[in-house]
Amino acid sequence: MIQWFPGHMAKAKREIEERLRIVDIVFELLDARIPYSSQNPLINELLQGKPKLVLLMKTDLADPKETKLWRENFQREDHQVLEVDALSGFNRNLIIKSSLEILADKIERDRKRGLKARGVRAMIVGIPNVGKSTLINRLVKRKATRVANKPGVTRAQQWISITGELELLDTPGVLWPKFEDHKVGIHLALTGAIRDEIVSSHDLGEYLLNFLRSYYPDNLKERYNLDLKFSNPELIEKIAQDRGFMQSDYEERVYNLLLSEFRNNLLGRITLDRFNQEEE
Ligand SMILES: Nc1nc2c(ncn2[C@@H]2O[C@H](COP(=O)(O)OP(=O)(O)O)[C@@H](O)[C@H]2O)c(=O)[nH]1
Ligand SMILES: [Mg+2]
Repeated sequence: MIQWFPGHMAKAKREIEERLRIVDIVFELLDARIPYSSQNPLINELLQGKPKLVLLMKTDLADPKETKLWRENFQREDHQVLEVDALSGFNRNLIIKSSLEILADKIERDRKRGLKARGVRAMIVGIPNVGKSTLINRLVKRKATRVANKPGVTRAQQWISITGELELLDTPGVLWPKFEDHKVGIHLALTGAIRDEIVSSHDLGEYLLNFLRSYYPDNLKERYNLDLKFSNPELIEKIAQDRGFMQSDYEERVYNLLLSEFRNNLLGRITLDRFNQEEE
């Protein structure tokens, strides 16, 4: 996975700025589980007022109540925003329709000027693992781009026709995430946007246990058959016993279990960035 050094960020910024000149609209992908933490810190500076459509990705994994609060918040800020589940509930036409609506004035101006050579042009941007390649594949209706649980490789630029009216740049812009605050780092690591080594699995597991206890106690109780009146060390011991982890390092094994079950979506629909806390 990409390690973001200042030089990499400067290069990514330059490349995206160059490509922005040739697009009419940007699809800004955010992870619905971390709508605050998955925002690039310089996105508004980068876009300079370029029309954008915010796509809250992976809504199938996020808490629907929180997703609604976040969506309404973006809408209050005058952003066009759609909830996207790229895997099982994908609505391609809605994305096309919203893009054309956002650009309706431009399309009409071009038509009046007799310019009707091409469709409007869109580009996808977002942090690693947010679903850029998956979205391209779904919009294009064929397996054109490599989809991996890692950022994609850069290839020659090409326009893909989505409909006669909308074209998509085939290579998405990979944005760097925020680094300024510890909690953001933890949320990015839990959802797989940054590499694990940046925060230890002990700290991630401990955070996740406390987080679930506070916000999703029922998910925790149901999955591990726990009584939440007990302390964390007692809960950890109980999980370890149930799973047969009774060696000396069972705490680490339980934390790793929590992490892997969270990442494999076995703990239910969970939003890490709480709207009421993260809103600025
Ligand atoms: N559950 C779920 N998984 C998704 C969604 N979109 C993408 N993914 C998964 O997220 C991972 C990263 O997706 P990818 O498109 O490679 O992200 P990229 O790094 O931004 O190009 C893959 O395992 C995808 O299957 C979605 O809407 N829902
Ligand atoms: Mg990719």
